[in-house]
Amino acid sequence: MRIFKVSDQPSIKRSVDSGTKEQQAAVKNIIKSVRKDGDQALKAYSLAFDGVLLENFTVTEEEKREAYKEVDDTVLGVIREAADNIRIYHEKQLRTSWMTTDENGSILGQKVTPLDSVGLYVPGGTAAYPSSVLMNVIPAKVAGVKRIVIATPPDKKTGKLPPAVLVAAQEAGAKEMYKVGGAQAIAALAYGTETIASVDKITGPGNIYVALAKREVFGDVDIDMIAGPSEIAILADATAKPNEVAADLLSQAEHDQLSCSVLVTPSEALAEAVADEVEKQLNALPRQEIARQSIENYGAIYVTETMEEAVQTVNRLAPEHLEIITENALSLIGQIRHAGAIFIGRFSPEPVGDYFAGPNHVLPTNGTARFSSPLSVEDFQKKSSIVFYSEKALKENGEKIAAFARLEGLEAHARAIEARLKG
Ligand code: HSO
Ligand code: ZN
Repeated sequence: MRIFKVSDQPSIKRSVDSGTKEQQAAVKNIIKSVRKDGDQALKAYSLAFDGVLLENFTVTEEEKREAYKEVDDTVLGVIREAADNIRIYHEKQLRTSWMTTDENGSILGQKVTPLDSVGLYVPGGTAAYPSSVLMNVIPAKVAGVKRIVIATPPDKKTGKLPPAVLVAAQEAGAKEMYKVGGAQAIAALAYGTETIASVDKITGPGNIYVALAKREVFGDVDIDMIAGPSEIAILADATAKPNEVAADLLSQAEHDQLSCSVLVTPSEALAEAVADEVEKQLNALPRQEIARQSIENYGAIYVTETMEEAVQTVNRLAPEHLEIITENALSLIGQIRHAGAIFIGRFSPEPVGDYFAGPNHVLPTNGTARFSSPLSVEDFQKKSSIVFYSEKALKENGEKIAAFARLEGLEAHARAIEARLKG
């Protein structure tokens, strides 16, 4: 793993994929034909891209039940416990409608309403993470969304969906599921087909085609953030244990060859020990090919002069995940301005949050933690403003409002007010 002095290498390399012209054109085409031909187009694309011929995309009740038989009890237990923790955490985010009354009798407020329907995309293959199903479905459920739909591509050989995904979906409270993936699934969720009714918002990660399709349908429906490759930054001092820091860097490097793992430390001794450890541990990892490429291309250790400089560096990175493993880890939180999730102390390695603690693992990547937040219950609710003016309130303020309207040259606005002031 490369070691830099922050002063020599102040910026960090991250992978951003906005797709080629060809990919963008292909996605536009797919969306167009799903809008035109509905299920027929879904079938044709599933055959062409996923290699499966499906008569019916709907996951049946029997398939849902069968999935439970294929997941062992320990796994089911962990899924349930994680789901409980995630639910309890997200329930604390729940916003409710509010109203205030004024002395003159007017009432102002905000009505909070869950979205009617949302679609969660679950990527195929080894990226079909049951944990991500929990992280997307549970906040929607807590928000009060009635219709939660899951779309995910079936296995090329068996035409089936991974049992753990089906189980996680049911444990989280999703009932409606379809075996369809790629840009065509996003198009179906956005515009509907004979089988799949359209939804109001689409969330969940996916490959470049899925990401481009989400961008394309945005505006007709809402979308969540477009997630980039996973990232971890570790802020550590000489008290950190090199083997633990290395293990944590690799825990995100194994996600994707484009993942970004960074250590920021004022301790040169720690920097060198972690670099050695990463090399040692890499050789023993099942996904070492992916992790090695990620570490080689996007991994870095930054050595700073001071802890203050290390904190500044972290804020500049605005990482998706930040671990603080220093002598006074808790006391540094106040200085951290930009990070999707902050893990404090050596007993809070990031996988605790990926799977179990309760906070959402869908987090802003690629420096977007400067201005955005983890996926939350609020992403599945919307608000309406409420205005009730009493006669007294309108009489008191009507002339001012009419004057304001005339200032903007909007006479009809002024008259709508004045029509009530006469009588
Ligand atoms: N670290 C990933 C989430 C995840 N990890 C799912 C394991 N499974 C995104 O930040
Ligand atoms: Zn992870």
